[in-house]
Amino acid sequence: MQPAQIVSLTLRDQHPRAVDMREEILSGLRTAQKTLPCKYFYDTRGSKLFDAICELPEYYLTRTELGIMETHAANMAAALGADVLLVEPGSGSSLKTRPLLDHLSRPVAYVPVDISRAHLLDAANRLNRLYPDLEVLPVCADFNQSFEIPTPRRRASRTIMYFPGSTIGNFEPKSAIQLLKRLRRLSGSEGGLLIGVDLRKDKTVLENAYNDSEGVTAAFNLNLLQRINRDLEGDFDLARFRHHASYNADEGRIEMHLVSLDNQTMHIGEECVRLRENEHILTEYSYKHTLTGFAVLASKAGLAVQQVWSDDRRWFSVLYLSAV
Ligand code: AVJ
Repeated sequence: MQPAQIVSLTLRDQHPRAVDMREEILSGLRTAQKTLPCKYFYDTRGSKLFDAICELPEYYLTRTELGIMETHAANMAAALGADVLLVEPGSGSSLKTRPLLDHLSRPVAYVPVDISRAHLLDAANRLNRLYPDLEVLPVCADFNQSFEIPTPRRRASRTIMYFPGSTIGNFEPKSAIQLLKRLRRLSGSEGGLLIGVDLRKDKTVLENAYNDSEGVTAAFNLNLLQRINRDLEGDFDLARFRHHASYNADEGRIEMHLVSLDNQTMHIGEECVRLRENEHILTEYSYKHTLTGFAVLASKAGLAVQQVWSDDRRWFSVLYLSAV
């Protein structure tokens, strides 16, 4: 065993303020269809539960995408070119980034951007040890809001936004286009976007991925209420809710809910929230795309598909897009 190296990482903190979270959550619970923004899943416990989801036999996404990355990283690195600045919004554990970092030619810096501060620092420290020559510049931010990309020591040939994990699946088409436009702008005219997109497939495979037999996804979903209790002085009783996830084939998306088991009144600080028996709180959409459908979406954001990599079953895809 090597002794732990002393690393000095500076975290750029652009984390949204707690009041913003409170307002956003309350306004979501005041609409006819109650909703909770899925980005709030990722507190420290939620990020850990998500990592556990990625290991589940039913959750094919991470495994399949990592396989694609490992098989095609050399090709991807060639497409991206040398001396790139690699920015990853929603980097989490930066799991899928390693094959890319292993193959990129002289990357100028890696900028992981994540809303979970502890998780981000862990991942950044790990990468710093694994890639001592790479400048790692973590930014703690909600990538849905504007954030600043730090300037690396060395000048980059171009900025590549790396957006793996089918995170884009959380966005309804209109917001997905808006987000893709922002990512295009952030990467600049010479830049590009490497994005992981989950594809449509058999309904049973999809529903099993969001209803695992160990109940980890249920715990991940319910943790959102736990988090509200802790961070916003809530009094949700987790035992009075159940997890529900189903595939809506017409819309091409998994819909995840928390279902109230009875009529109940909860509080968030001073505010009251009432739920009827069987009322659903929508917590997440997870869109599944077709390759042609996604190309159309991307074109509406001014992006053109340059290359597509996939697995043998065509369950997942990684696309390289650039500004038209
Ligand atoms: C991180 C958004 C890609 O939609 O599959 C996993 C989150 N939710 N299980 C997904 C998630 C339930 C995940 N993304």
